[in-house]
Amino acid sequence: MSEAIAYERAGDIAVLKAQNPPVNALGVDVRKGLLAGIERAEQDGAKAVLIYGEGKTYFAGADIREFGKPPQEPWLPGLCSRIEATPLIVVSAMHGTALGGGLEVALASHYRIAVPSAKMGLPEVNLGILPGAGGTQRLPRVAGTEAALEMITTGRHISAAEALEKGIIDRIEEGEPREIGLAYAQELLEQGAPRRAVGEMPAPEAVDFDAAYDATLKKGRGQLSPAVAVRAVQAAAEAESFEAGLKRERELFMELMDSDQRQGLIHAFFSERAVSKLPELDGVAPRDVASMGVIGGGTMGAGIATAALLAGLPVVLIEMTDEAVAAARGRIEGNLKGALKRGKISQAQYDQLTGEALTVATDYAALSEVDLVVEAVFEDMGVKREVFGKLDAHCKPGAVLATNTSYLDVDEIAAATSRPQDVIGLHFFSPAHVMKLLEVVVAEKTAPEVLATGFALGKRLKKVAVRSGICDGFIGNRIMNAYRRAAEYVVLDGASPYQVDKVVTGFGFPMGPFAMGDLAGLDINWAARKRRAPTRDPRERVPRFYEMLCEGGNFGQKTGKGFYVYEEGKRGGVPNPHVSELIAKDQEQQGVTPREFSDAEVLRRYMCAMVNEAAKVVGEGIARRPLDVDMVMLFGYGFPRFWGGPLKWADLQGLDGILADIRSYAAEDNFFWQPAPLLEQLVAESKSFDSQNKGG
Ligand code: TC6
Repeated sequence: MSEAIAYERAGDIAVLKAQNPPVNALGVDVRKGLLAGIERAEQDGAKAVLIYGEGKTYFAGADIREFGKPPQEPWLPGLCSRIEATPLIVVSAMHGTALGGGLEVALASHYRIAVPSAKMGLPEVNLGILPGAGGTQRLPRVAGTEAALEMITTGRHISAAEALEKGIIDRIEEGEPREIGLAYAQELLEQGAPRRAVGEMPAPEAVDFDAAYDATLKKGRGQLSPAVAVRAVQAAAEAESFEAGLKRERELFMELMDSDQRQGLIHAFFSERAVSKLPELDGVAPRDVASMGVIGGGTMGAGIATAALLAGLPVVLIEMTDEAVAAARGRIEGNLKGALKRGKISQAQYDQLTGEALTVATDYAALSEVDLVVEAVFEDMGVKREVFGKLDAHCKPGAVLATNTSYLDVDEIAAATSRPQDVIGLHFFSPAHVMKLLEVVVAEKTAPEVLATGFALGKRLKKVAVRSGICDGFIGNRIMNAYRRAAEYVVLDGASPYQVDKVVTGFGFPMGPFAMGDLAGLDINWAARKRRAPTRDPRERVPRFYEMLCEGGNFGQKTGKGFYVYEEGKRGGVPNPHVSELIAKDQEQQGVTPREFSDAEVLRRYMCAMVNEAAKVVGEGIARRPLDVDMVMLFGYGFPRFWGGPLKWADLQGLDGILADIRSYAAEDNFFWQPAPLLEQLVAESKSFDSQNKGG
């Protein structure tokens, strides 16, 4: 027997226990063990087989680390068919998360039981593949086509109760999986229950699969796997036999396995987990954080307070006046009402969070006992330094003092205190109780345990925390400024903002840069441009149409007009006809003769600018690894997950081609398009960005 599967007999029942921590992934040893276990059970006179997992879960899926490597036998689809075909009665007892290949093994079993806390699902599409071990054929046979399509195309995890209701499992029982599984198997034997193979059940009903395919493709903004999975479910309903359906599922699975999107999504899966693992924090304990202070109760401060409250941290929020106190409280209550409405918290929790857990005051003295404070006031160095002076005077020794600045120098802010070792940047993204990204900005004197505390807080708030060094805009905004500038250049040179937005959403972003500017408020970026203007390098090309739009009082959605015109009550806007006049004026003043841009060129320039700046950010050590940049862009800027992030995308496109294009653009503007030294080095050494992630 393999060590990954233990075999024992309990009377007439052969017990196969998976022991492959941490999540009992179905790697080659587990598959070999299951196959050997079934064969041995058949040979040694067992009448039934129980399959369950040791530790925290039943099988959480295929071993993702094996994807992209040469496949090793036995393969999961064959193993599932073999389990289903055995004449013995096979029972799976599930706890933890029975996901992907795990649920497929359970579906190949003849009976399924689970503990009430078990979760199950077929999340393969989120890894760019589809359930390729019979899941698309068996799930619709037990749950019906509509339910199977919904589960498979979304990858949603469902509760044991929902699985029971959908007919995916037969029973829910409290207890240990081994005990409940054995009792169930024994009962089935005593009742003389038949071997019940899902693959022998009638084909599920056909639905309008073409419509389901189109709707799924649209919803996925270009992600292929959910739509291709629809075709596999279609085969369950329409193929001439169960075997023919399996064959079709296999073909479609292999197609996706070979796709770039599969690589992008799996990169995202592992990077999301690797991003918070910093070698420098090995063995460094974070400080205890049992309460939090927030300075400023605007949209950002209220969002941060909401996130903290939802994570169980009592909050003391400081505002300047009684009116501002009331407004801040109102914002937080509004956010929490949203959580109540969506069923995330109960009325009793709402009452507690807006009651005893939340203090809103005007006096900094109220902060004397908090363990960590996040400042979220106006983006101005003078104002921030004044706040930090007050924090220094009122906060207890050892309290972590964090700034939510998006652009300003955290070292300079820290210098306003007598304890720069306790100062750190915690850069949230708006709305802070929704957006997953948290940039943890390390200043020159930040103590290691303060950095560790930033990461621990990120985890507690369920954020993806990414370490950033100090530069203008940190990782994300600095890169955004570069690709937004590239977008403005193509517009100045002849593309329209609407073409750019269309191309960018076509790539998979939820919004293009101009619609995004309108949403965020054009005035915010205008202020930053004005701030930077005095130190601007004279060689920099400066499009003016953005400023012209702002000078006319058009700040985007908040004023009803920006690059788009917004009708009251409607979410999306229509192109603002005035914008083309401003662009034409700008072109005339700058002596630019507009030309046509193909969509492909617009996208290429946009992405090259993003990749080039990202490579500079890594090369300068602002981001430690390419994957840090990828996660920032995924979780803070809407970069399509199926491309894995800009640097994974760059690897998939080929770095030499990207560098060649950047060099060709530099022929027109060698100030903006200076190739990143890291990109040049990787191309010279024929290496990928991903090579820099290893050991990082
Ligand atoms: C599939 O089944 C396809 C079938 C068709 C075949 C034909 N493989 O997330 P955590 C690692 S596709 C390898 O921190 P949690 C993870 O990287 C698969 N490794 O824990 C981490 O390693 P680290 C369908 C895996 O308790 C460690 O385990 N299944 C796998 O917060 C702990 O993970 C899925 O998509 C794996 N399948 O969450 C499920 N899973 O410590 C993917 C985890 O070195 N997994 N690891 O960083 C999950 O959603 C979650 O891991 C969880 C546990 C809910 C199971």
